[in-house]
Amino acid sequence: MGRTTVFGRAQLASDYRRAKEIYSSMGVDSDTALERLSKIKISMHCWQGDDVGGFEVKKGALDGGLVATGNYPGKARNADELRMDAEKAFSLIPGKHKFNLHAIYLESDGRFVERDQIGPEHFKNWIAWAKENKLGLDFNGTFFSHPKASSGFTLSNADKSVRKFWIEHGKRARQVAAKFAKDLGQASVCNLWIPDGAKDFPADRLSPRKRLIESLDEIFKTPAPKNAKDAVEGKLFGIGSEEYVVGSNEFYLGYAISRKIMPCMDMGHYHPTEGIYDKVSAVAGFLSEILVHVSRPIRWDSDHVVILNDDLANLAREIVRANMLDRVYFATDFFDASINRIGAWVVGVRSLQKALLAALLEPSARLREFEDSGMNAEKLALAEEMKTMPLGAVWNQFCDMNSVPAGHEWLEELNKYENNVLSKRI
Ligand code: RNT
Ligand code: ZN
Repeated sequence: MGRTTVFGRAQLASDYRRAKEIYSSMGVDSDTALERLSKIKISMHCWQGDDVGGFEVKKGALDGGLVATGNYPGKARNADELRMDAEKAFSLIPGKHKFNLHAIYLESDGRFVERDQIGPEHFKNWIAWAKENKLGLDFNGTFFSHPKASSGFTLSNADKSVRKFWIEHGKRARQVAAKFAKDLGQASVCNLWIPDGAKDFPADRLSPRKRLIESLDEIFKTPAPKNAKDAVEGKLFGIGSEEYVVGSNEFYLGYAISRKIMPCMDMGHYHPTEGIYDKVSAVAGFLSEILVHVSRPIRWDSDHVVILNDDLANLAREIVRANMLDRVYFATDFFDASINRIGAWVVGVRSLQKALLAALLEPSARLREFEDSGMNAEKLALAEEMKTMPLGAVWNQFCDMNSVPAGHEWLEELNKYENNVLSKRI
């Protein structure tokens, strides 16, 4: 409707034609890259939409070491608003994706439902919405923001009755994911992350870990049905668990390999200078699949909105190089409450897609040839030149193919939605 655009159809097509020629001169077929990119589903996390609040009737304050800073107006106040916001975000993201729920996003008609009582029936609106919008759904147990988690220990708690409560929650979370998988006819990942840990040196590091193994084994006793996938997420430290995290990365790597489930590697859950890109090929020989939480730590596990930085580019590249696209589940995980939340979602998911596209456009055969023949200056040079190749033209083509705004032109839509919808939520 009379919108001025620098990305008109004809312009996009000619930009793409030229880009295709350039990539092709390096032995890369950009059509194939686009085709492969269109098959990658990203699980967009629901919790950016309301700062990890959820819709429980007795809502606990956010804890477990998770902090959402900022107070930008317009956050979703109920499930309908969250769905509406997510739809808006998806309309600005090319491709068909998934939505990632947490147990606290249940809908229970105003009645209080304890965490050990949740079931698929509390997520039926989500399932109907996912079908309507051709989305997949993933799930997470919520082991925080609850009185029974306030001691800092859930599945590893020394008190058997507390453990039992959370074990039941874990089992039910798996049932919800199983229902998602069945009803939507596609994979549904159930990820379990627990905040358990200690602020200062514990006298006993071993016992909680033994208890955690037992609790998890109980949760995973029944095998996952078709298309339902299990993941466990480790972490180095949290706010309030700086010294000791029961479910550390080594703990869960061992657990996942021995139980044949997925580890969830979160980009913010390692030492500040430790990327996860090197881990992909390191675990490839021992695990059939992995879940990745795409996040952006700044100095700590700060869960900033994902951008196309080196960490992300390296990760995407390693997954493509190791030929693991069909073995990796991508899920975004960040929560910035200081900016427009729909903008946060769209920036994060589009950045991840751009990183994947850049990886798919890499002249990998040529780089390997250089490496194999000791031509390392040439290898370095080509990798550097890739950084200024016309990735943007291929990306814009992808947006256009998927009928979403190319380049920065989605900002107009964001702005309209802010004025017409978000700003009215007071
Ligand atoms: C916490 C983990 C976890 C959470 C979500 C809300 O450090 O990253 O994935 O961010 O479950
Ligand atoms: Zn995470």
